[in-house]
Amino acid sequence: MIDLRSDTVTIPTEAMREAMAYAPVGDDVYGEDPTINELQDYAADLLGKEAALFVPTGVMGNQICIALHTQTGDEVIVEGESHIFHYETSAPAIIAGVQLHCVPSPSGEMSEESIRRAIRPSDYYFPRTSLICLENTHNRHGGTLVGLDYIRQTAALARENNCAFHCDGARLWNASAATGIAPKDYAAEFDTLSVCLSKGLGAPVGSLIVGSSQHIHAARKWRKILGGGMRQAGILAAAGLHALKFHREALSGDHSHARDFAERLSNSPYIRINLESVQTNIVVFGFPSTIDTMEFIATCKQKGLLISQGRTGWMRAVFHFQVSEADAQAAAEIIVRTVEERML
Ligand code: TLP
Repeated sequence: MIDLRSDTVTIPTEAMREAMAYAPVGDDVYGEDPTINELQDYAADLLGKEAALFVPTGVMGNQICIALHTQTGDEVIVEGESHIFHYETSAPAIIAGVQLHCVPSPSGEMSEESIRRAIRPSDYYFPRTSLICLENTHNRHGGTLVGLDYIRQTAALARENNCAFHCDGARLWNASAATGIAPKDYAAEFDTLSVCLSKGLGAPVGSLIVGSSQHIHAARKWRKILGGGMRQAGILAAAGLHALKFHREALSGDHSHARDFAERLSNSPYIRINLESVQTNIVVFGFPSTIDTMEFIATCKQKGLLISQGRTGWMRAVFHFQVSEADAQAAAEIIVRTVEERML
């Protein structure tokens, strides 16, 4: 079965399992797990920040960062298709007690003007805008890249307006692999970032928050509040450390498989696809509305391909290191054939 539902579906490799099995561990609530400490130091260094904190998931990473930058009743600016808005079950309202202000954009970069319009004036009847978030790469826009100059300009805008600046960098590693820009250069302007180990990097569990020592101190407290203080979790951190050291290189292979797959789809007159938006490991595409999406997904499954829906009216295919070049080609063939059979 070829599984393109997400890059979260990878199975740990033998080498990763070995690293997990023999990882030295301790009680992390006492700060005594050597593998977690090593992972945190490694990630902080890679991202050029003072400190890092291991958290179980990307959602928890984002939510802790939102909580530590805001006060109850504040407003947070996020891009209209962001993961924080669509897939985090209203957690900002529940945990930090803040409301999200969604600013639409064509591919993940909200215009300066639209952000300026979204920042609230300081009258007593407005919420206080205290945080601006970006997502890089941008999932629902199809793994699109957020540019370094754009990040710098938006950081200046955030500072000018006394807003903190956070990056949902679940796939920052993909951005870095696609552009050659070092993770620490992408990270430099943000106060905090949350980065995932369990997407294209292939660890079974885990994300990291990076930022100043002060922010990470506050993040640790928030992690405990959320019940995320883990004990001998070095077994999990070992997978993340292995992923960071050895799996980043494979990401550019995933990007070329995604590109090849997208080009094959674009040859069909019935498939809607914007090749310009295929910049990393995610491909979004559509087909005529006369085709029933659920039936299409079920037929692909019968033919050996797992695929899922993205934004309304769009399908999403995500590439990872357990999808080979031949798998990418076979997947494209299954999709083109399944669409064309329904158009005859
Ligand atoms: N994304 C998942 C689903 O939740 C949609 C996926 O299959 O792509 N930020 C971004 C940009 C993400 O794409 C995800 C997961 C997260 C945060 C949350 O990470 P986890 O699942 O570890 O909480």
